[in-house]
Amino acid sequence: MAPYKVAIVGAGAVGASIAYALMLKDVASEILINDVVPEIVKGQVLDLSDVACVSSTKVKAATSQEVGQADIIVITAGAKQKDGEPRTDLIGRNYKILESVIGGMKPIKPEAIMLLVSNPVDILTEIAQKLSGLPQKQVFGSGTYLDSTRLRAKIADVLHVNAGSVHAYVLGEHGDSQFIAWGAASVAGKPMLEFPEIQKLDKEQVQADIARKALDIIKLKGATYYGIGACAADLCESIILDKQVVRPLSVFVPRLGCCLSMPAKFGYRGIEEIYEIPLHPAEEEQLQTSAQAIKKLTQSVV
Ligand code: 6V0
Repeated sequence: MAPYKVAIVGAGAVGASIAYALMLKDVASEILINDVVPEIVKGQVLDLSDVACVSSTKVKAATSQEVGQADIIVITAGAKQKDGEPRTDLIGRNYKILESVIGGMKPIKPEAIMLLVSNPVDILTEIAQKLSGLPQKQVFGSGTYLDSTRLRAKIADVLHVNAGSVHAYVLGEHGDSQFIAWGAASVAGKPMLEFPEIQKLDKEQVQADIARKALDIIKLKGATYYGIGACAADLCESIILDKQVVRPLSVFVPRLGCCLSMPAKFGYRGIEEIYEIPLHPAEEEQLQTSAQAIKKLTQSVV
């Protein structure tokens, strides 16, 4: 396999969790760590280098210029939510950080894939698409992949099947206006809404629980990082191995005029296809509401 460099900008809890999960997968040749705080970089590199017992991926500190030459650039730099704070409140701080991060790494390798993780991820993805100068298909966000993982785990519990056999998506904003596309969900080809156990579920409660899970974790331990670490490492692996898998990712949807999560197929060249899955009229309305919320906030910063 060709050498594959993954740069992680922001070496806090999320950046380190992604690096750790990706090292365990042993698919990248090198992970480059970058942060504005040199001690954090040094500490994370020393700590992660001990994962060598089970991984041949090398880990080292990197300058912004070196980040710009990586094959995958994962951006986790920025402020995180405090207890009770919505992700959208981070926009002012994280917009400025993103501007300086992308400005500092130029010139960017023309084939690089840029994966946004910092919040609010949908808005930052659209801004990164503009600031990076990379083709739009090479810049996308982790979006509602983590929320969809939480949904599939919930359905798996209810139906007593493996979560890998549950096809279900949380779509729209990675935030308060996200929604579950129940109409397109299935197990073994059987529509989800035909399962008596699912019919009995309070679906509004399930949606609210999933949207609120990050805040529940933050209230208890101050931050969330293992779930997004696993999800982002999976996305990096799928890019490196050109898997052409479909995941709910934050991508620019022309008919909605913003970035939000839709099922998208991707590989080492970036997003190959965005799927418009059949939505119930009420779900389409929620998608439009999500797009309006994202566009309003984007306009307030750019
Ligand atoms: P953290 O532990 O505070 O780490 C953030 C890091 O960013 C710190 O080490 C900072 O020094 C660093 N940083 C700040 N400015 C810069 C800069 N200009 N260049 C390089 N590094 C910089 O936060 P944590 O890691 O917990 O969260 C990071 C981001 O991920 C936040 O915006 C979260 O909201 C977001 N998350 C996104 C998730 C998702 O599903 N998309 C999930 C969880 C967290």
